[in-house]
Amino acid sequence: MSSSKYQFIHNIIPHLSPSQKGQGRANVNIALAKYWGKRDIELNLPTNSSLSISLPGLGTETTIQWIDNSKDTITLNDQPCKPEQPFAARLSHFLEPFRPDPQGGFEIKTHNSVPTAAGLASSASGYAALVLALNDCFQWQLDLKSLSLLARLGSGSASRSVYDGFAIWHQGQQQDGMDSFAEKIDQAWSNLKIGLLEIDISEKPIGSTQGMQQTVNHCELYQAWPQKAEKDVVTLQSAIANQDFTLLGTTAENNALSMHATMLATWPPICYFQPDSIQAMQQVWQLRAQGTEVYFTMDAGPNLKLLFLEKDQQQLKESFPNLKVIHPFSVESETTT
Ligand code: 2P0
Repeated sequence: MSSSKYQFIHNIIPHLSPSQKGQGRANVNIALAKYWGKRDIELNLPTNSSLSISLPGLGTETTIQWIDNSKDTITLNDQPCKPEQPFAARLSHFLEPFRPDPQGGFEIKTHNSVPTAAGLASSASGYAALVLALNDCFQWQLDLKSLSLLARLGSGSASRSVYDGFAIWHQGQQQDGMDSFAEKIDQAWSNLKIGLLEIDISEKPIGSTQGMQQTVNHCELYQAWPQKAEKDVVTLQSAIANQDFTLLGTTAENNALSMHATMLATWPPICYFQPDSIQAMQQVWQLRAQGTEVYFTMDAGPNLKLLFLEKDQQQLKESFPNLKVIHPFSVESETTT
């Protein structure tokens, strides 16, 4: 691990003396303006800002405890993980700079309430929950900005999962990464709904970390992306401030398709679309042509996330019978199927 990463972490955390068992929980988030590309791989610094909405009820709960004279023990959904499993190896690597001494280990228990069927990445909620648990374990009492900075090191999108509701992750300019953190956009939107449309939940052909690097390095169209994404973030902020759903939906859908366009224009090409993804997109476009205002966004996988208003929920459930509806801003934070 490079000294810049240690330096970054020790600029933020006050000490390395664990005082209790810590716990943390965080929700997954969906980007409406996407993060696609890193300018610094070690520090997870993005080439552009991004803007997201969190999905209440879908997330990760983690407890962590320091044990002297032990190795890391990691359980995921009550199943022990072998140290060499990618999930455990990535976690232990992330925890390196947080170890009070080389002899001990962390005992980590993590539960994902993200239904596998939703086809959502859990690294965002996972690393945000882990950092919250570390903050509790060491009693650092860090503010949310600092927690977002630390979560970013685990997974870029985790910087946004420290918050509920809308969040913006600032690209930042500094080489040390201290100005690349997420902040909450303090605005609710009670009749805004998200629909999770499962197409395929099997393992994706290429992970997003690798996919991003491939695009940054081998796509001639990519140079247009950071500027486009920054513009979309500004437009989305205005759409949220004015509760302008048409502006929100058109911007989010166009942003997602622009990101996928850079992937398709990469060599070798990266394509997360499956025939059923395209069919679902066409269904969305058809519904819009018929007067139902619905938009989609899509991440590094074949599943679609629909954006619509409460008044159209019934119609959308009829059009997409397996749609899981999320209510990002309702009091009960319910998920309905
Ligand atoms: C996003 N994605 O903004 C974009 C859209 C996927 C497509 O953030 O390498 O798992 O751990 O920083 O955060 C997924 O990337 O990547 C992601 P790393 P991460 O939501």
